[in-house]
Amino acid sequence: MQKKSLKILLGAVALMPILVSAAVSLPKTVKVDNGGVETICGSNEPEWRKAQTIEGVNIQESLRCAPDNPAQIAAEVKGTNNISMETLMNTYYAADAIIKKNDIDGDGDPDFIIIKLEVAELNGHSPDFDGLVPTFDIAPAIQPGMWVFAPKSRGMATNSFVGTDANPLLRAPSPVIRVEQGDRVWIQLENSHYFPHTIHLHGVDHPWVDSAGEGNDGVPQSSDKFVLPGSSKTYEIRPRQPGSFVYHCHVQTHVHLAMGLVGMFVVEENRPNNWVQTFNVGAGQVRHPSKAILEEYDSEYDLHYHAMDKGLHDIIQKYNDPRLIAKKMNREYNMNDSTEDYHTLNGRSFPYTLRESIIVAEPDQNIKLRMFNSTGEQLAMHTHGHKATITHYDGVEHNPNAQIMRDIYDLAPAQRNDLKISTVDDGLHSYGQGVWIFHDHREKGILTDGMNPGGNVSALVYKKYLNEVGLPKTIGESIAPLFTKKFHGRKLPVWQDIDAWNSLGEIDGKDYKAPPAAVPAPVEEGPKGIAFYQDLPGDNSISNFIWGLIIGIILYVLFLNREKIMAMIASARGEK
Ligand SMILES: [Cu+2]
Repeated sequence: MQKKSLKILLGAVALMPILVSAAVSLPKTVKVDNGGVETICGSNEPEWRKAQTIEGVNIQESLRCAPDNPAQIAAEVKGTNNISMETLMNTYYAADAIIKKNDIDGDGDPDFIIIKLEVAELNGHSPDFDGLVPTFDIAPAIQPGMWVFAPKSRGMATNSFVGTDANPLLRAPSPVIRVEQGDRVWIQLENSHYFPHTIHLHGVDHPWVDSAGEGNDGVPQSSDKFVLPGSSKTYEIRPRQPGSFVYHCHVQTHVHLAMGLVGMFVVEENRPNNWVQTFNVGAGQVRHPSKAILEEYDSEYDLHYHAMDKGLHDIIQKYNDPRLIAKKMNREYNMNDSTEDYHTLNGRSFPYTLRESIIVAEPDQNIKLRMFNSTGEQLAMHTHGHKATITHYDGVEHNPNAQIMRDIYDLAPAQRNDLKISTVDDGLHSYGQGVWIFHDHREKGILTDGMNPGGNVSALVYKKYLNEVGLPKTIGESIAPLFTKKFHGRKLPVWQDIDAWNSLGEIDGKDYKAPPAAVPAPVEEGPKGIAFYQDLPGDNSISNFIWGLIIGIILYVLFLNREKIMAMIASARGEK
């Protein structure tokens, strides 16, 4: 009986591995082809990166991989009415996109500014085409449907006849608008979209009614009528106070703002001969900072944070009839149940943020950052290696004696914080030169559709850590695999080729192909300067084994003859 139960027990133990493996059923480990890596920095306009003067406009150097077009900046500063046809033709602007005239106060700069805005759909559906058009990728193959305010452009919505990429003026975020304190500004909204929209000037000093007694606050329920598809409306502004403000659509605001109809509106302090850059398309570095900014700062950056819920942004990709879109978006979609999936900085997510939204620094500089949160949640922006001073909240200067330094900047929805970053290496303002990332410290902010790395991560990069194509000279793992559609399509295993990644180090502009077949093992050296250890003859595992064997045999022989040895010792003592 006992023998039988022992047999059963042994049989069960023998079967255990088979039973366990059948229950877990582990998948095979297979190597996944990454499908090819995009050109990490495709900038073919090295001339655009240099400091230069066009049409008398001084344009600062921009060392990033994808710099703004200097001709475009000249048009933004002088106005499309004050530049040569040649310069205008080097941009996508319509001839009447930015009109600047009338030096009303006689201080050498124009004070009557007329800006034309249209409404563009990005990554939307077309009945004539299977794909999305015009396309704007926030990361490789990530194309959420969006609406943006766009400067009035000429020609096609796409870059060329052969591709679907949007022309450079049609992009997220809606452009930063910059005017001078006291300017008489007209914003003419030409509604080129299939839904009604308006412009509300959030925080900007503007009268509730315009000079004709019409509504001027952009809120249909209190003052304005809808600006219907195909019609236009002029908003009149004469801001008395400088600061960082906002403009956004106020029709079905919860979804129209989230779709992207929101941008920064900056009022610069009044100075003589102060031609300000009317648009900063794509936000980021301001390559022609105002006179007042240059009195205190070396450079200036607009940082616009936005987030998107797939459930909302997919609607315009699934439906093409405005009635169906209105029903799905305004009657069926419930924002209370929403989750933000895409977290962007200046319209892009990591790693594309590295092309356009890095901050370039040199030691002992002051850099002005204007941060704006158009997401639906509180942000916790964080700078590595630096503590910045918050100088302004919502466009109002904080008492200079009470200004505080932080390394986390909490930004409520629609809030603006102006920061002063000092790059003085004193262990407080800056910890020294390097590639210092800055990002949202909420974990979800560093995700793209739930995957890391992604989200609104960018970097503050000191000039000596920038390579010749404008990418940070990183010394960590290669980020090349993140520039693949497979990664963002959740098809690339998170740890595949990690040894190869670690061996690659700095990212460069060259195409990244397959990782090397084998990674050379690091050569390990013994501690230097310890002669005793290093000089031991035959210091390897085989000799250790032989020596151990010999010593073991000697000890064993001694043990076997222990009685004889003890007797020998005793007799030796007796002789004494
Ligand atoms: Cu709208």
